[in-house]
Amino acid sequence: MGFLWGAATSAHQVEGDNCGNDWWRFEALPGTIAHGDVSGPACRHYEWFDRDFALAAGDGHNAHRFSLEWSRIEPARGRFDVTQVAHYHAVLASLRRHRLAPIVTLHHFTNPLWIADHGGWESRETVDRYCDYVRFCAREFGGEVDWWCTVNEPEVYAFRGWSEGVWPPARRDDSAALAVIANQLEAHGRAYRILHEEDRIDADGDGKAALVGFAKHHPQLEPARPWFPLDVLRAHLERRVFNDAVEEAAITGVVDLFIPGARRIRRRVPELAGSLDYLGLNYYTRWKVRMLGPEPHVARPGARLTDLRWEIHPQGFEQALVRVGRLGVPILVTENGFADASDSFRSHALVEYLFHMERAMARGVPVLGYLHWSLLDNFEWADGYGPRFGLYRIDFANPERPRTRTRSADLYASIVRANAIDDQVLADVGLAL
Ligand code: IFM
Repeated sequence: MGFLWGAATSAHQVEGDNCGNDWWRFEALPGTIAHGDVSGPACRHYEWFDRDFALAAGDGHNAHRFSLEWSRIEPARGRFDVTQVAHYHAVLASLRRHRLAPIVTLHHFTNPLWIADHGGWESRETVDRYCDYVRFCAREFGGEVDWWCTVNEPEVYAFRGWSEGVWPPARRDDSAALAVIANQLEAHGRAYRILHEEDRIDADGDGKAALVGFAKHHPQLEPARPWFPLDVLRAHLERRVFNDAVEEAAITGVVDLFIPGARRIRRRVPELAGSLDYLGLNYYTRWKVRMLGPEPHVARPGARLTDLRWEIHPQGFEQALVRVGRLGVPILVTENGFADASDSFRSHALVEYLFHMERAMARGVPVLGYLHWSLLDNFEWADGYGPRFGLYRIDFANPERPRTRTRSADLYASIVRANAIDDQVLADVGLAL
């Protein structure tokens, strides 16, 4: 398999009608989602996946990352739904027909209600239940899947849901957030072993039956005022707990999480040691970190911003790649993208980011592929339907309608086809790098 080029999605953000999970229930509570949005039918990708994959394949993509929705597959403990399992076999068959290598995420923020209502990820028992589900998926889908992504962004998931309280279960308890990260890391380590045990079928004939990693959101975290010791300290502590400790745990097998005022977690998880065939890197932005003030994370004053007010910082992508490259495992860019409803800066930013990815590769970082977030506009969690990350626009009032292609989709297609950023691409976006 050569370099992987493609896009990424997640079930709850695109499928529609995922009514058996904790997000669906959370969205129904007043005041939880921007503009009162609910995921509802989302992109109707559940029905239209084949048409959507045809778009990706038509653009020359050779890989696609998506997630299996646990609440569909196992709506009650130990009861696996044959109709939904058949649905995901159909999804995988469609990807194969379109020559898109499936990169399958097993947990992307959503939980069946029976998990959420029995302690959720704060409970070690959830790790056991998740492992049962992973074993089922490995046996069921292993013949069609080689690339597995166990969990998506454990640190974002934990801090948003248990520390900031803006995602379910809307708690504000830093100690619980650390416990959730630790449990998700343990779940990753155990899933790594299960997937290698159970998935012995090499679906694409490259000699590897299972390649297992997890997706890590790795922002650049820098002090807002480098001369102010409290900002320096806070940026250091956040880099440690958010980035380094999470990434290193999957190499060393030691989970060591600390933030001031919370219960420290230090535990050895034997299954975690050496549990990365690749690390999935989700890179978006850089944050300037402040100890005091209403907003602890701000964009650099004067920086170019996306619609979500995230700084466009291509150099940071190179720095993040070099940083995670030091872990000594290959890197797969499992997400990178921009909220840009008018598609006015995405093309330019994409070229800059890919230019810096190439530089990181030239500096020796083993990058296996790049998956753009996202193929389609989608439900952006607590931000609802405002932010638009898609290479293809969705009409959310009529989500079954054909998707509208963006200029960025054209540009990305030409990069993918050339397998490089050539002069034509640079001219297209008016860039000389
Ligand atoms: O939409 C999310 C995705 O679910 C996880 N990574 C970041 C994306 C953009 O916020």
